[in-house]
Amino acid sequence: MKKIKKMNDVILKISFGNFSNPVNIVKNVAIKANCDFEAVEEGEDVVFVSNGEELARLEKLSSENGKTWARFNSSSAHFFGFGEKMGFLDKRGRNMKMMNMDNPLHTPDLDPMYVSIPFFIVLSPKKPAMGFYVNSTSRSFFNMEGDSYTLGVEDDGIEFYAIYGPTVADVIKHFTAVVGRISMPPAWALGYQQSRWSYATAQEALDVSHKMRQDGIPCDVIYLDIDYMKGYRVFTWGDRFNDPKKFVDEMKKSGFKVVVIMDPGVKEEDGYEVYESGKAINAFAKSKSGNNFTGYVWPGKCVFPDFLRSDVRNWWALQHKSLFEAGVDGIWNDMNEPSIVWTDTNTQELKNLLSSDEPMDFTLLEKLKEFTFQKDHAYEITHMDDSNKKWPHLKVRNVYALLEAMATTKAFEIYRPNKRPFILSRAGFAGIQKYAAVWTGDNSSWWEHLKTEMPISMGLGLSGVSFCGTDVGGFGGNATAELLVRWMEIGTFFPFFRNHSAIGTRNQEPWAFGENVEKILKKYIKMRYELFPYLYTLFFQSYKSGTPIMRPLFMYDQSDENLYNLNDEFMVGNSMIVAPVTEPNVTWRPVYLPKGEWIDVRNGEKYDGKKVYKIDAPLDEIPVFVKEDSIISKTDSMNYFFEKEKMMLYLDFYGQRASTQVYEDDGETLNYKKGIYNLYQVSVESESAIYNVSVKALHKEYEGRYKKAVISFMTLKELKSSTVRINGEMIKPYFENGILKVVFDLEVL
Ligand code: MIG
Repeated sequence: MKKIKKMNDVILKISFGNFSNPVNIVKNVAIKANCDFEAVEEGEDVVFVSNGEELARLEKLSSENGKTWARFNSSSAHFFGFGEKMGFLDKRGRNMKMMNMDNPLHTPDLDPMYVSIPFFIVLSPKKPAMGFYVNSTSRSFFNMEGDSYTLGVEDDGIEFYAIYGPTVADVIKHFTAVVGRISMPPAWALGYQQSRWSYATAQEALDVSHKMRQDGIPCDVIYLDIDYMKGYRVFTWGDRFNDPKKFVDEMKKSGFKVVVIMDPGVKEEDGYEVYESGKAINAFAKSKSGNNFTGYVWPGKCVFPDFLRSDVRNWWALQHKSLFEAGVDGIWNDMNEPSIVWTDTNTQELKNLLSSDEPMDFTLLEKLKEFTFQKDHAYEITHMDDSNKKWPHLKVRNVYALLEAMATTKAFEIYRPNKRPFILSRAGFAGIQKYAAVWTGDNSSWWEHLKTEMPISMGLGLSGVSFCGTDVGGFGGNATAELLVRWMEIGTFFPFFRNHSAIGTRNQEPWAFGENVEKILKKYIKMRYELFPYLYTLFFQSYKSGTPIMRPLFMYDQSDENLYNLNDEFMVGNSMIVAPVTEPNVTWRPVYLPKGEWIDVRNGEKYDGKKVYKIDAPLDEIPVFVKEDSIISKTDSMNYFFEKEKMMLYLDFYGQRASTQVYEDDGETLNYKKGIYNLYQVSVESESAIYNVSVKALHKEYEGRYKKAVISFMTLKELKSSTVRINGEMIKPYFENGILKVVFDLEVL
């Protein structure tokens, strides 16, 4: 029997059979909306209707042999979201699975990947958008191949939420009201971040940080990959980092944060503190036999915390003491699908290699390729919840990383109270954004991957994970100078901006390819820092309403079908289009611009929308278009956030009338949750030869770093006759580089 329940004005819950989840993901929330969204039963069918219009039709529900299916008529709809998926934005025609999986070879048809988010948006040009969230942590299936589409779960029942829009942004807003949204990240997490597997000694990491400052390359974070540990034992520091506190302090002196990697696998070794204390509370997941499940990862034979239990999460949180005492600022949760590299059945030779305390070298990786990744073995794990109920790994696997991220968040609460956590996670489930940023795992230094990272990240954003990014420059394989330049140009505009590469591959720090390349990369990293006010305000909006920061163009105009599968352009917010070059030896590209008028920020040239243009893009340039009648907020570049007490706010105004908001807070504490932040509203209107600027503080509780603001009239042709009034008062404009500007005080507001 199916049950239909109205959760609020925009969400309907449909359940059938007996479904069960080991953790509750959803929150029931009241959402008021002026719409008429309902589920109408027509014979066997359930029709999802808004204002009399059919948006989706459920034709069949069936349950058999531990699997439950829901079949829909698909008419001509397009499908977007599904979390982290290879391939293009539009998933019509795809057959996908949700089961968190580590497979470093990202072929175009690889599925599943590290993150599972059983959510998607149904979109047709002339209809309001809606979405479905399948509330199952079990393995699930999404077959969007034919004239019907089928959602399936490995369970004796199914529960799903039908979520109304009418805009795509509304669907995401309503979905994230149920599964959670990002918190404000620390400001430094928006900065440029440098990583490599591995900076294996304290000196090596320090050298990288010094070189950044010497060369004037802005950078906020250096990552430590697995080689900082003693023999890959989690929560230890190896001899090459023998004075971690001193090392981190040294990094801090020049404004760097240190983020360290964390794997869930705990070395099974008598006398090892983490293993012993875990064993004392029976913290580890079990195999069928009832013994601790074991699998081999970097430290050799490992056991795996059963994060399903809250006492295990607390224990895990407490283990972070040694890291936070040394002063690290962020935790990078890797291998948390969880991934097991090989099992007992493999050879002693490999075990010996991994048990050594020496830094890993790439010959080991070559060796690893000889062994089969026996990942399915992992399904024989049994978990237990707080009421001692046993759960098969099948139902826990997808939320393993989410539960781990909850434990890591707890660690921050204990050891860094009132400081914002920064967690970077590889795996995840719906709602992972509440706790962690997500990167797309082990891509390669291939042009194909540069291109595909756009739809993958946009898909994550559409699924609630707005703080996401990729290994800039590519993880596996060797970057070339040209590839690195193009990738850094793109990375500048991604929510998360980190350059990372694998052991044994060519270095790809900004200086790795000589001075000319370094100069270009520096220009873009600086641009990233200049864009801080614009980006940070987008993070605030995402925190408030789940809106992606990096967006597909169809979010701007969902009636324009040309935008539905536009994979190689993206928007940052609602006013900026980025159209990168993603092929070698190419210095121009076709760019489709949506309705309205668009301005190329490089030269001020104006383009009418709904057309394709041939746009030049020499190697050191990435085409960026700003919408006519918009304001882009900026600041001065700096070595790191917030190097200086005071910051300038620049408001680049394009067109005749526009308004924008600018958000600011202290960038590091949780005080913003208590209302200690500023939100400014700036509007400009032209009235014959006069520009009326209105600046208001919608909210002003924070002392503020922006003391003064400069408005630049970027597209003004008639310079001389222009007069500017700010909040009613005449202000004398001045010219700088031929652009009319006015400066005003934010402190008086
Ligand atoms: O499979 O810690 O995705 O970013 O450098 C290797 C070593 C394990 C996988 C992560 C990658 C990281 C690497 N890790």
